[in-house]
Amino acid sequence: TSRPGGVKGFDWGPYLSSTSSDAASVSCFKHCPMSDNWLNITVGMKVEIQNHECDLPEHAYWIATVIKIAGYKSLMRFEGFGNDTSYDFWMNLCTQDVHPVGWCATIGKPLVPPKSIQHKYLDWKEYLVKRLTGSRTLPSNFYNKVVESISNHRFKKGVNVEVVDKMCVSAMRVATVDEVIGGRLRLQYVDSKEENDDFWCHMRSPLVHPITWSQRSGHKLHAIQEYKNECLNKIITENYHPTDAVPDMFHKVKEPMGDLKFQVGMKLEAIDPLNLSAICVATVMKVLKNNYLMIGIDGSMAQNGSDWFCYHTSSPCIFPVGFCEINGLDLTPPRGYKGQFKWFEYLKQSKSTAAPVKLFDKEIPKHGFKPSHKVEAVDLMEPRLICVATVSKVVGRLLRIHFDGWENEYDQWVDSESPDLYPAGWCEVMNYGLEGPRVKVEPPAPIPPAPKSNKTPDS
Ligand code: MLZ
Repeated sequence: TSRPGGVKGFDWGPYLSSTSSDAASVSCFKHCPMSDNWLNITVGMKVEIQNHECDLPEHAYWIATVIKIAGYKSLMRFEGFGNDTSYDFWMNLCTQDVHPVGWCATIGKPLVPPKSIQHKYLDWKEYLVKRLTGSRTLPSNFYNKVVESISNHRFKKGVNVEVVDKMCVSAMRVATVDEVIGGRLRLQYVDSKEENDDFWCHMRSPLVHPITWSQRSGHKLHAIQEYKNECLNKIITENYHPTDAVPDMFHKVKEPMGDLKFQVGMKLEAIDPLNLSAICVATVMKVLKNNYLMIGIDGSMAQNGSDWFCYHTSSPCIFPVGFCEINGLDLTPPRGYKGQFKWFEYLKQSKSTAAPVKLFDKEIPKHGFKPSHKVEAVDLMEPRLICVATVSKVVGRLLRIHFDGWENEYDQWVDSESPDLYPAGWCEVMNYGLEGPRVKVEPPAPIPPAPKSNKTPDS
């Protein structure tokens, strides 16, 4: 029999069932559609779904109950199956195929039970009334809200931004939005010599900024002089071009409290922007305007500063000296460091001071992520890819993301409020290809020698 819920590409349903895993709740992802309303979406809620197991010439529907919720995906069971799990199916709650109870009545579609259970009750109407009394369903405009919230922003094709240069992370470049999918921008660098030199980045990513941002912050910018001159003019006049991304299209960053400030040379711990699986010994290399810092990873800095990286002082990806030790995490010592790394000795040897703990943002939002939760995560080393992943560690607000099927070297540390994490089923809602877990191709097993048998055939 054909069931509802067929999916192109990687299908979360069977994977979640066969690995008996839980997925992080949509309410963990503030930047995703329906995140704010998700607590109203509960197990036991009833919906109307097309019933393929029916001989009517027109489309028929039937009532299903939400049995389990995993991100946007929901395990469903048609009414009448009782405790029989054999016909359960997964659907994406944010697609057009899931309707609130009452939808069929409103538009005159028939509600018909699947053929295989038709014999179970004589009076299905009475049965349904009993089952539906006191039950919850989706709000009637649910799907419209999903669609609305997807395009509820001002980033459109043709808008220009300043974004990190993927070939040189210490500099910004100007880029044009070429495509927007679920708040993710496909950017083309304007001065690129190559075709298809694109870069994917969420509109809420700390890597992307409005026009004039680099000059206002004192950040290095790879752009032609004419652009830089235009920006200086825009900074004075506040006359932006209609295609310029402007500051109020971006989320505000937190301003630090107190007058204590980061100073050049101060030591800290930071996620290595070029190897996101490592938290490293790092140094403040430059203090920019508006509370931005250029951070360098000790022991692997290029002479010209081309691998310095910009973090805001409130960034959840920089930590005070001792953070890893306190949390039982591996701190990556400076490359080539001899002997066992001890901060105390290192500070003495390098005649430097630790950035005061007070300077770091210590807020830990109630995010709801737990180890073993499944998510869809951007592979930030190849940000076009969104992959099936697992939260493998939770340290305050920091998450370690493991890509299913890949070695731990591919793991990435990300903040729990990262816009590069999505609920299971997000790619399906956005119609974006999801990279399934890597499946190792086993070499063919050698054919085992035939077992010696002392029985004669047919004995
Ligand atoms: N070209 C890369 C792709 C890695 C993608 C991993 N995503 C979790 C490689 O094969 O190493």
